[in-house]
Amino acid sequence: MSDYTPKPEHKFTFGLWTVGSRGSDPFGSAVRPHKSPAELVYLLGEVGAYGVNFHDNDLIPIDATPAEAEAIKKEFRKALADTGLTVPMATTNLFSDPIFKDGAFTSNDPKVRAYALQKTMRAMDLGVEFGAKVYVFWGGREGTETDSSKNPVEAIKRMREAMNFLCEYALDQKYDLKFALEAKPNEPRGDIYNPTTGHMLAFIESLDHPEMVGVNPEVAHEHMAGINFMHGVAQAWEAGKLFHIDLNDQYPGRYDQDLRFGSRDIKAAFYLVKFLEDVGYQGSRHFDAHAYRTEDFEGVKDFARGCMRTYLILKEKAAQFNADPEVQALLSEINADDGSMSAFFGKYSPEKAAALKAQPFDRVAIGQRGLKYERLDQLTMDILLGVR
Ligand code: GCO
Ligand code: MN
Ligand code: MN
Repeated sequence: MSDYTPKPEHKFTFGLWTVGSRGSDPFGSAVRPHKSPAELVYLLGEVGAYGVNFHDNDLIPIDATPAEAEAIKKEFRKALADTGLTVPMATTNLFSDPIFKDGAFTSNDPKVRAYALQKTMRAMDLGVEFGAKVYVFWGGREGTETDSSKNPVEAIKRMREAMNFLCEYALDQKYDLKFALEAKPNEPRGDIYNPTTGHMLAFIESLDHPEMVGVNPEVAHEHMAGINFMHGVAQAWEAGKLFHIDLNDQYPGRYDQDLRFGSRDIKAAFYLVKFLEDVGYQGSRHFDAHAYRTEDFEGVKDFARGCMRTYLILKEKAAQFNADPEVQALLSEINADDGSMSAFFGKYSPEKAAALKAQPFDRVAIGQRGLKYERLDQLTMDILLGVR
C-alpha cells in the first residue's frame, strides 16, 4: 500500500477562507461555527498541510482596531510557529464589502478605485509581514450585470493602471513579491472582465512590468466556462507565467461549487496532476475549495485530507502511466518520426518553401492511418480505475 501522507515538499496549501468556510450559501445561513485564524492554522497543521493563505480580512476583520489587529496577528504568528506552517500567498478581499458592489479597480467611482488601491497596498504589507511571496488578484466584482453601466475598454485601462501602480509599489518597498492574476468568467458578477486564463495572459503582456505578473488558474473557473483547464495551465506554464494554482472541482453549467479536488472529473484531475508533476512545477498546490455544507469540522478535515490524498494518488498514477511499457510503446509509435520531413521545419527560407511546395504527399494513405488513441485512452482508464 502506498503512502499518501502529505509532506512539506508537496507544498499543499489552503486558504483561511476554505477550511474556515461556514457553509452559508444564497439559500441558507452558516452551518458551522466561526473559528479564529489561529484555530484554522492548528486544524491545517493537524491534517498535514504545508501552508496557509489569506485575504487581508480573513485575518484582520475590516473594522478591527489597531489593538485588535495586533492581538490577532500575535495569536496567528504563534500558531504558525507551533505548527510549522508557512504563508506562501496572500490576497485582498475586494468583493465582500458593499463599497465594492460595482467592482474595485474597475469601479466607475474614483473614490472606490482609490480605496481599492489603498486597501491592496495595506494588504500587501500584511502578506509580506507573514512571508508571502505570491500576491493573488481575483477580481470577483470587476464586471457588470448590465453592459450599459461600464465601458469595457475603460475597465481594462483602469485595471492596467491599478496593476502598474501596485507593481511599482511592490518594487518601491523592495518586496520579493510576484503577482498572480486569477480569472473567473462569472459569479459573483453577472460577467467578469478577463474571464479566462488566456485573457489574463494577453492582458499581462500589456503591463509595465510583465515579468512580475503571472496567473493563478483555477480548475472550477475554467470548467464553469466549459474549457479544458490543463490546456490553459500548459499555456501559462509555457509562457513562464504559472505562478500559483487553485485546485478544486466543478460540474460545468452549475453554480460555483468549489468541490474537493478531483471529486468531479478524475480524468481531468489526472491529466492536470500529471502535467504539473511532469514539468516539475515548483509552486504551491493550493486547494481553493470548500467542504460540503453537510459537514461539521471533522468533515472539514476529511475534505482537506481528501484534496491532498487525491492529488497524491493521481501523482502515483501519473508515475505508473509514465512507466507503463505498453503505454510508452504506443506513445513512441504515435510520435514516430523517420526524419524524412526534418528539412521542412524550423526557420523559414525561400529554398525551404520552394522544396516543400514541390514535395509529393500520399494524402489518402496518411489520412487512412488509425491512430490507436482508443487503446491509449482505455489503458489510461485501466490505470485510473486501478485494474492495471
Ligand atoms: C472564488 C475565487 C476566490 C479567490 C480568492 C483568492 O471563486 O471565490 O476562487 O476564492 O481564489 O479570493 O484571490
Ligand atoms: Mn473560485
Ligand atoms: Mn480561487
